[in-house]
Amino acid sequence: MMRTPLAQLAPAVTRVRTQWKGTLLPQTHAKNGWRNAALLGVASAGVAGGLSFVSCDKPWKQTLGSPVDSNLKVPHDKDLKIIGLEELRSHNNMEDGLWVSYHGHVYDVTNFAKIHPGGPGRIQMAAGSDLQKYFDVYHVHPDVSKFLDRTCLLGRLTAADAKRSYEETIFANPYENEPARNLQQTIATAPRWANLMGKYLLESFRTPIPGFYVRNHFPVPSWEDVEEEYEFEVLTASGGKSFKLKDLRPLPQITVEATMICGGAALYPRYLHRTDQRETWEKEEFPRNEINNNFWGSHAVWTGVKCRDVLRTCGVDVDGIALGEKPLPAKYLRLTGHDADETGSNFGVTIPLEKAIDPFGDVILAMTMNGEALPADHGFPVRVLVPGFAGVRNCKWLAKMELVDDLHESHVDTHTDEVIYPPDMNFEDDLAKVSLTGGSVQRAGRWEAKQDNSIFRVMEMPVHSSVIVPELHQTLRGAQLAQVLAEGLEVRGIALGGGGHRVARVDVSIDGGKSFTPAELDDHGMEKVHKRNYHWSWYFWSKKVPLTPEMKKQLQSGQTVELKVASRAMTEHGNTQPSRDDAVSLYNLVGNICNYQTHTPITLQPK
Ligand code: HEM
Ligand SMILES: Nc1nc2c(c(=O)[nH]1)N[C@H]1C(S)=C(S)[C@@H](COP(=O)(O)O)O[C@H]1N2
Ligand SMILES: [Mo]
Repeated sequence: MMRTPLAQLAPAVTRVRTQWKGTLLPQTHAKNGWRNAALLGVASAGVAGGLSFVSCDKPWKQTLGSPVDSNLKVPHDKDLKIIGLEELRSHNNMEDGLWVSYHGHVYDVTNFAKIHPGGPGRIQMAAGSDLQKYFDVYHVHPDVSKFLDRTCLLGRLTAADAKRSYEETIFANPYENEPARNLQQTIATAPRWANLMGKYLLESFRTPIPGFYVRNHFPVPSWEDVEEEYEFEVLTASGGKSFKLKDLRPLPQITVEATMICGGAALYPRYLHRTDQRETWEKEEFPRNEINNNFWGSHAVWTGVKCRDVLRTCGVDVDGIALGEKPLPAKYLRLTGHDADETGSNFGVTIPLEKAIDPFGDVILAMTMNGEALPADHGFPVRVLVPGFAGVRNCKWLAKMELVDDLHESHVDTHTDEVIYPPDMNFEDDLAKVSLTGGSVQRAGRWEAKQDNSIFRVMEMPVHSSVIVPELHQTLRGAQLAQVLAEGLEVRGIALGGGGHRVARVDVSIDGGKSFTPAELDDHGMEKVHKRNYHWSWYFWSKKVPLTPEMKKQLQSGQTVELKVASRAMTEHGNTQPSRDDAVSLYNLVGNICNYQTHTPITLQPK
């Protein structure tokens, strides 16, 4: 039997009903496109301004506490109301409210639970107790006290009670028995989120398994020694069918070379969505979160059965549909993983059904990578490989495939590596403040934008490249510098077209993107392997970029030269990466798919 990460610690959170239904516009307005657009603008502004209370059938109820101004000055501790430990502990459910303590302060997080990026269940689970006990485990966390102080501070505990609240909060670490790993660059250990340092990536075209990046949202489910009991089900219009490994083995196996890259971790300064850091970015002061010299992806050769073959055995006429002789029976294939958060809320994502049944799409139910059975971290025994798509689509520990017309409702689907929110949404104003003041958070675990159509999900990845060599802040002097003067600066890196698009060219710059020169591309023979135009694999590239006469003159006169190394990949469509100056144009609430050209500053030191 599958090892359950933890017993269900709390009931699933009560889903809050959508506040308004259907269109906000009377039918008669729909005739004139231009006028309609203008009215929509007004209507949505109305909603954002709080008019939604008028149009909803059942006003959303603030469970506890009065609305809080998020710009509120935080009172001194001595002016805070003292709250007893028992009172804190009694607020551990949706009806009485969800309270927590943290550094001695007491907060009402009932409404915050609905927008928590880590899912509502985890806030429910911690209710009545002390956050520090959880943050001791979930290192993924930014410091949240400032945010909580400004939004939902109720009072404080006495010093003795604060100590007791922490000490008496019991939380067994559900990540304790995770597989051993040896990855160098770690954002988080629980859930696991790490990769190999960039410099090691170039050592091997196929990433050795111990170096393959790991991105988990939940504890790893294990079928060690019980893999024959592993099961997943497929639900179609004609019913359900379940599969075990013995049912997959007789199906034809195919092999796919594919790079996987995380749409969430890969490309961005992770906390750009926090307003304070966004300002720092704009002032160009930042960039402790800029991910230079790295590539949040890895490459492997995968073996498994075609997803379309599995669907065919379930009665889906994949060939008729692919040839356009039959209509698409559903818009999406919804994928659910066996893994779930500590309160039982499963991982889930959606892919377009066309991709799943495309004879050239290479979507497989993978059972091996680089010739070995999938390791536990990468989805043992079965994961879906969706080449060209964002990492998050590649559902590990597959539990269910369904033909559906709607997107998945899991919180991963809306918060982490999946969704792009509009540029005018930020965490404090549009989510926290609005939710805490009883505004328009519609559904548990789902963030609504002012206009629904302004949210989209990442399917195919965009074009991207990273400079791996030289390393960030490297100083070259002596023999190394002499070599640079003679042959040019050696720059090496990785590029990926995204969506199976071939990379046509990678250009390199050493002057911060003012001028570029084309690099040599190495496809490791993949053009031939992929045969068709789809190119699922990354490219390595390199170039010795000559210094300009001006730079040489400076060095010869003993002056230090500062370089900013950058790269930009271009697909055969001419799609390319935004410049670093333009990175802010990629801003989105969660910070996904940020493929701008990073700069690697280095120093040439003649002395
Ligand atoms: C009530 C106070 C809390 C606040 C204000 C808060 C806030 C946040 C924020 C802002 C993030 C996004 C981080 C980022 O991606 O930059 C996050 C993620 C996360 N939180 Fe919390 N959190 C709270 C409590 C908790 C608790 C009690 C748990 C665990 C029991 C938890 C578990 C997580 C996890 C696992 C993630 C990462 C989700 C993912 O990437 O899959 N949080 N939280
Ligand atoms: N079931 C399940 N599938 C999952 C995830 C997960 O947490 N659970 N993480 C997704 C994300 S965000 C990425 S980037 C890739 C990471 O795959 P890897 O850990 O094998 O590199 O798996 C995706 N599939
Ligand atoms: Mo991801």
